[in-house]
Amino acid sequence: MSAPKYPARQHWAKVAKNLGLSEGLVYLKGDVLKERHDTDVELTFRQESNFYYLTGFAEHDAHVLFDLKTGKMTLLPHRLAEDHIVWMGMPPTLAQLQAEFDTDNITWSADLVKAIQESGASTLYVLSTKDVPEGLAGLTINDELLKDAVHTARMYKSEYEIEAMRRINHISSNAHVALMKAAKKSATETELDALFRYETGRFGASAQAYNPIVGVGSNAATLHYQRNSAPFNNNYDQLCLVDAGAELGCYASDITRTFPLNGKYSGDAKTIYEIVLQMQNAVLAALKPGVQWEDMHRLAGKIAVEGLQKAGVLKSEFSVEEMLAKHVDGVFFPHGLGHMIGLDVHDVGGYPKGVARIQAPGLQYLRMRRALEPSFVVTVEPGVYFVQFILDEAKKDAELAKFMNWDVVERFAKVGGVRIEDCVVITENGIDNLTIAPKEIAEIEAIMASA
Ligand SMILES: [Mn+2]
Repeated sequence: MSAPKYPARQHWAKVAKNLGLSEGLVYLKGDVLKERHDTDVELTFRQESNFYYLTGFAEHDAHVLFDLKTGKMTLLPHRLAEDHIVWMGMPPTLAQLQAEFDTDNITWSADLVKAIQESGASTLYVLSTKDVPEGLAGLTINDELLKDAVHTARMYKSEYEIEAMRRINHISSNAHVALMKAAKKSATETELDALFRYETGRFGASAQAYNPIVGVGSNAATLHYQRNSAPFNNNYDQLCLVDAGAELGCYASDITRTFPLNGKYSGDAKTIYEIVLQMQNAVLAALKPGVQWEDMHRLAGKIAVEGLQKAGVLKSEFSVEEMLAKHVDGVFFPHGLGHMIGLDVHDVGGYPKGVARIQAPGLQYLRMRRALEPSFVVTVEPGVYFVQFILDEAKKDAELAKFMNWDVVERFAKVGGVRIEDCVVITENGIDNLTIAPKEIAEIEAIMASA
């Protein structure tokens, strides 16, 4: 059975409905092929996400038109110059492309201006005026409506998109398991980074949705740690945080797991891991349509404060409410709970028009502030970290410093940080978790023991 076609026309129907116009022509420009600096070495091509959403076409230098009056789409792929065929191989014919892609019409990109003129439309709707081709005198260009219409459509994932995201989440989940199995016999963060790329690439996911983060010990407290180069040395009693997700057919996955290099959670590391797992499980259980995202962030923050108080990091004589009022949770959980994910790892649609960021520690970094709706796909990624820079600032702030048992904080600082992250679909009454990598302590320890 062949794979289902990318539902480009279904996506166009959503965009056209959002635009609500009875005529005019919509035009999007695909990304162009780029070369490294002043050389002829081609950079890895990745289609622009809005263009992919409306074509499913991953090749460079293409265009697409949609006639709002007729409801018909025209894909305009780039035809390879004849003297390039010897290097690039025989390109597909228009008939082959028409059979492969979901489009009403197809014609080469050289006919773009002609196709626009022949449509008879008087207004061209574009994402950016920079995209407009030359030689279109007399046409009104409108760049004010299209972006919202496309982004709103992209927020609600179609069935095809959800299944595409499930596939890449499963590939990335299995790669996380492979890293857990390899951890004990690996010597550096670099090895695990390379293994993740291999374990996703060999299943067809040749690109990453973002650069993997592999951080052992205190490196895990650098939220977007990118070096991935530290040797494990004597750190086998430490936790290793892996935030990595590959991309397939332009759809992203985003998964974090934190496991002990020696295969056994113990001591303070186990305490912090259990708190973060509890934060995530509580949020996952509470997610459903209508729930406000920042309330979920606050729920995670409350569990963090309760857990840290029980662990002795926060003093027992203060109430949880009192500490939350002073944003103590933001010291240990300094980033947002999660974000929309789709064609982009930090996907479109986080903030509705007119909604501002909340000016408070942690909350200010929320990438989303809206009520959840069915067919949103979001990440849930609570964490607890001991970030030296943030702790130093808190120590100077008498209002915050008084809540901490600083000797215990220093002891826990060796843990570095823990984050657990899954991608979930919001359904009519709850969630569909796309991520299948294990996260319970007993499950991870059993996997690592079997390696
Ligand atoms: Mn994420």
